[in-house]
Amino acid sequence: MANCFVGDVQGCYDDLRRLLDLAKFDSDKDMLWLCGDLVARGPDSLNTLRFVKSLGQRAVTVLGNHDLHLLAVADGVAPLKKKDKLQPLMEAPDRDELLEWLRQRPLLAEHPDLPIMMVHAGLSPAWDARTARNCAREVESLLRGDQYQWLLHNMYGDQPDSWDDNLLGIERYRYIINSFTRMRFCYFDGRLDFKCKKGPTESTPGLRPWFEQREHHVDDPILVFGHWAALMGVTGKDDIKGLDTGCVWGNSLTMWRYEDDALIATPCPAYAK
Ligand SMILES: [Mn+2]
Repeated sequence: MANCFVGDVQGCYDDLRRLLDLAKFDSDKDMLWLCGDLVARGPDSLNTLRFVKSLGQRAVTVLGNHDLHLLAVADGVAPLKKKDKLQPLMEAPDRDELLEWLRQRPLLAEHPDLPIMMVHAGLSPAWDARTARNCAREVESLLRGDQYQWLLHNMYGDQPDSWDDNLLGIERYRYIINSFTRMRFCYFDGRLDFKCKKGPTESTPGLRPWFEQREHHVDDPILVFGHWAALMGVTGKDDIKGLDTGCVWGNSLTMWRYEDDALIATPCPAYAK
């Protein structure tokens, strides 16, 4: 039994299958953990969703910004963009079933026995693990309930960019969604930035990565995330694992296997621009 964590697939279905074969992933015994953005931009979002859904309890995936955007597009909030290559999914006979399944996915997932947390973009520097868990559950229950359309229609926007325990309503939910699914850099005062997509080694005056802003506690779980392709997996911290290595941009799809601490990657040169 192995726990296999994989970065942003973004519709690169063949590459996902190739990576799983390379790692000898056994869906009868092993667990597949996906850090979100299963869909958009890559060639086969439809079969990516079908495959991950078919793994049932053997796969855990958290919602990324592209996953939420797909739900919003399907609900008429935003137009379908050609570059997202989502048309086949939108026209599939099992589309509703797949989207319904996607909508039930969490924003934050934890291993039941091991100290590991997985999110798409990161964990707000303003939160400890307990607050993060509570905030995730608040928004997940909205997404799963009758109010999900209201949430999808109102979630877009970059404000508020600072956390306050007293935030209420859509402002509260928007901060929670943005920090879990869109964050990369923070200002030194803790405000979240949603514009800069550079890597942390490039010049980013006044900004630092969210994981540099977070205070470290000895009993912190290992944090697995994706979203930030420009990092190419480098965080400089053993217990913060960035797994998005830009598969859909022609780089590679990466797996981190907990049991032997192996990093396994499959190159995806076909998508290089
Ligand atoms: Mn993302």
